[in-house]
Amino acid sequence: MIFDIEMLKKFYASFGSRVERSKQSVGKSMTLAEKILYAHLFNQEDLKSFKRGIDYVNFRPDRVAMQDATAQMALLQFMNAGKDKSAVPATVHCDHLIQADMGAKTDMNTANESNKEVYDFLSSVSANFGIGFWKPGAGIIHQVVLENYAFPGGMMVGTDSHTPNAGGLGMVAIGVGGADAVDVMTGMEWELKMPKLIGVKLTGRLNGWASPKDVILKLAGILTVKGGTNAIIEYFGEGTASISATGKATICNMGAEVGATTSLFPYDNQMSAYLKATNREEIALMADAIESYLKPDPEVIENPEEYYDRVIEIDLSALEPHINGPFTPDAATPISEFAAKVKENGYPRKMEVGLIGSCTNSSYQDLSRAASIARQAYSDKLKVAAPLIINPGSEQIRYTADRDGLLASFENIGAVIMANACGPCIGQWKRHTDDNTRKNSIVTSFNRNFAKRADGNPNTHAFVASPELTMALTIAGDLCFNPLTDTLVNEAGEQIMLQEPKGTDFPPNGFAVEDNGYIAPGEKKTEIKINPESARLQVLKPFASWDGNDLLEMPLLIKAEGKCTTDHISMAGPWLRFRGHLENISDNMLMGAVNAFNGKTNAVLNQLNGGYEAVSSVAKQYKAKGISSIVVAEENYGEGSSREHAAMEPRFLNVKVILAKSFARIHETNLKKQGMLAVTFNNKSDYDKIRENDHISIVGLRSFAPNKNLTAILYHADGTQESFEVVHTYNEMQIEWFKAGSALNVTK
Ligand code: MIC
Ligand code: SF4
Repeated sequence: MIFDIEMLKKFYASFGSRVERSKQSVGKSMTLAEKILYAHLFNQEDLKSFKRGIDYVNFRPDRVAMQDATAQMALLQFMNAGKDKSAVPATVHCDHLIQADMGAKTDMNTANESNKEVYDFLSSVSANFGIGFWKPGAGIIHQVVLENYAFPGGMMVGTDSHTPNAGGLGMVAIGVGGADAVDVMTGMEWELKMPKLIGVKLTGRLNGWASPKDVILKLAGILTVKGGTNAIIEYFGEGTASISATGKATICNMGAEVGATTSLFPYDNQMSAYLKATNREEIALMADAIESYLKPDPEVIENPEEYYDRVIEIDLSALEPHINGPFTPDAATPISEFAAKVKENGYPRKMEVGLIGSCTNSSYQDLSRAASIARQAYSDKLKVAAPLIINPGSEQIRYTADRDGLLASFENIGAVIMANACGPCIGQWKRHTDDNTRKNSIVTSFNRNFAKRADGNPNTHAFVASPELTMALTIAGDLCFNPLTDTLVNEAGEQIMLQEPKGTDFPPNGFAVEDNGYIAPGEKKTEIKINPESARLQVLKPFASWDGNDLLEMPLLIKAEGKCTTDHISMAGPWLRFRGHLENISDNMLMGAVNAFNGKTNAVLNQLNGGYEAVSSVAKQYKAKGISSIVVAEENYGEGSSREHAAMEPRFLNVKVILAKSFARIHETNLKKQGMLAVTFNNKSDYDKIRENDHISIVGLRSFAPNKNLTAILYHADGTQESFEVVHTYNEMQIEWFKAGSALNVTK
């Protein structure tokens, strides 16, 4: 058995009493998120009512999951923590490093060869430290976790921002950087600021072309990319009952796109059915027995405004399919208005590739609904206008979909089935195109669509939609096609209306798989080898501790303008190969960030010689001379991924401070964990005062204390000075991390 049933028995046996005790001490009815959070306090004796958005709380998560692109750094750090074994069940999933090119078979061979060194490292560390290992091809982390490990009422962390996918099974699942995962694996307390709660009330019932994906696409438009920061999104209301567990997972998955800490649904029959369908009947029965604890209290439902910090209502019956994009996942447009928007903005109307799958949308329900449209296209002799690519989320899904003819339905209309892996979703895509310089559009059923993400091409306009809508637009090859109202002309010249998608939540004959790709941890220790000559793996040297002084007259490295996501800070795609080698990956630092002074990427002033050079190159030259530097940025800096490389690279290259208008949660924590100083403008307009050849000091660090602002002093080149206050959110513990040089230095 893959999961630890004895542990789960203990968990369910005490969950109810832990919730009861918390309710007593808080003296109030509870939302589901609160029940799960309080039941996972690190120290059950510490019970009190925590202030949301203010108090830091220590938790004891039940599990850890890591994917190959972040696990390398996580495990390199864990190896330095001096433990024999992970304190909680943990798994590694090899999904990000497989490039999509010719199709699953060829691409798997290439990946196994080109990533051998990294896979060997990950599998031997896993074997040694009691960590379960999912081989390349076994599937995408979040799909595999949902199929095997997620359980109602549980709490987990994962080194990937879409970890909240497990909220589809009523779990509080949170995306973190590797250093946080190390805390949990070493059995230490894991700290999080008590999140605020956004309640989303679902009424009505999805119908026709509308799918679970459209719930979150619409919500992303309401909340925007930072609207969920430091908040848990909890869904409630009668509408939740009609959404399958995998549909719920899709909705929770994409909560990452609004910056939410996590998202979750109350336990119901849909979850119970999914647990049973995936061989976990025992868990379903235990959850059934304590059902009332796995839901918000009735008072919460009756009077949500009193219990949630914000309440949003969505009527599923009236929900239209949405398409979000380009370049940001919160640009939400209902399909009825989309054609006009395409024309108005001059988006390339021709739809050039359709991509279905990813961790967001590769459930049986997703594939079967999209396949129903593919089948109609085939039988009605519709010419499929654009190439179609499918990335199944796991081997279990792929095997089952193959057995049931779903994959054949896609292949009949020309689809290429890629490996069970992230592929194009993370820029691991050798896109076959005639011309890279042409503006072009693609539609995906993925979750993110930042510039250059899928194919590295800034001219690509990527839109996200449900799998069924992606399928329809692929057939039409036209962004302005609306399958709800428009017809297509087939080879015989007849007008064809696409029928509403039809699918089933579960395979009629059950899920099946021959080799799920799992390797349980071994008993025996093996040697972990890191070749000092390796370009891909490098032993981590601890960062130096703080020297006790203020940070004085640091040259400005870059003043970034506009969106600066982790993709801009530490690009994925071709750079994923260096995720285990801090020095090599640091060469990509901030290469996607736009320099506010010249509008260009990767061209910043080198204050040593007056020339314009790559950001990492300038930082390296400063470092060689023992000079520290500072980065300035706008809103939601570090949005997107959990990759801690985005924090470690600046740390490695002697950047001491990130001064932004605001931060995304995971990234802010990553910066703190790595001993960086992350501060925000007290007055956002002070951003405008920063000039290209400024030197900047941050003072007040000798009396660095919680809730006490620091001061920034700008030394302009003309000899004038300006100063203003900057705000930080460090607590006592995090100040210790800063002083020690990193959280890991404190742990040791
Ligand atoms: C992503 O979707 O951006 C990733 C790639 O899965 C990242 C993790 C990474 O950068 O390795 C994430 O979401 O955290
Ligand atoms: Fe992989 Fe994309 Fe999911 Fe990230 S969002 S885990 S890259 S499939």
